[in-house]
Amino acid sequence: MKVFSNSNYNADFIFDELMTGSGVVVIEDVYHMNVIHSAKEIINNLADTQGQKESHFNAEAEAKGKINLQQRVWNLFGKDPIFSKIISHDIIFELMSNFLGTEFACGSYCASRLLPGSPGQELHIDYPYWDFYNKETFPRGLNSSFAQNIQATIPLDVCTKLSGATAYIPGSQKNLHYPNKEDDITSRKQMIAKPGDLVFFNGNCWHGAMPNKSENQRAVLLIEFLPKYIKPVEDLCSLLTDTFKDSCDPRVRQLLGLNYQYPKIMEQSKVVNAIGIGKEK
Ligand SMILES: O=C(O)CCC(=O)C(=O)O
Ligand SMILES: [Fe+2]
Repeated sequence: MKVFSNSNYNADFIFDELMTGSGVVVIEDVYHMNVIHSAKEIINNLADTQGQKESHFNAEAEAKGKINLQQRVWNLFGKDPIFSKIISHDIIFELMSNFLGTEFACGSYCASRLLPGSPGQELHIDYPYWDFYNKETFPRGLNSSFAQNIQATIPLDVCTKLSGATAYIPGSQKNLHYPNKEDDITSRKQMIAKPGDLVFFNGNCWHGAMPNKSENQRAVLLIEFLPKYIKPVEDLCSLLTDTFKDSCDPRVRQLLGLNYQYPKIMEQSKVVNAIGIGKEK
């Protein structure tokens, strides 16, 4: 993980680190603390009052009855104008335009709050989506030769070894593969960062929230950035009736993307651990 200052970073070095280095970079002191404090207050209020929302890769937490200790607040665009301000930062736009194309888009914008005692997540990748362990459902030859996705993490609390800073396996993004029990994860590191910092990682890099063994919460904002072409060129669904969608041939459903659960209104989901190898057992 390479660390840069907010006034002395280099897009090419960052790109190399994300693609062929560890897969993770931190740019320090990007956000003013008053912005971070306001965002944290809003996230905490929502997480305290909205009820348990869908999360993922939490089979262990669910089995231990601790699923409620990993909390999500989804779709932050609609929650408060401050989240639009945070995601529109010049550094984000400069770097994501450079890596993903100038018309890059956002695929997901949520908060992940680990309360003390949260067991953390299974190691996983975020792109090409969380179910890449069902590899046969993805195109043959798919690889990580170019940046298909970049994730951003914006700490609202200190992310330390103790508080459950996101774990990652350096370099694991280079050979696109969903991590399993046979994989060597002994080189595991954590994305150590503080409020105000901006962390980027390659969504192909194996990672996951670690247990929060501290006495304080650990909240971060999590953003998925994507190239524009991930959004289909034609909106085939909006003008089709529900009757058509409910009764069409399964092959037509597949062609319309109706069998694939993403994009999903996470906020309205009743599931608390939606996906992961542990969940499929
Ligand atoms: O909260 C974290 O540390 C990481 C969360 C994550 O990787 C995810 O939800 O996909
Ligand atoms: Fe993730």
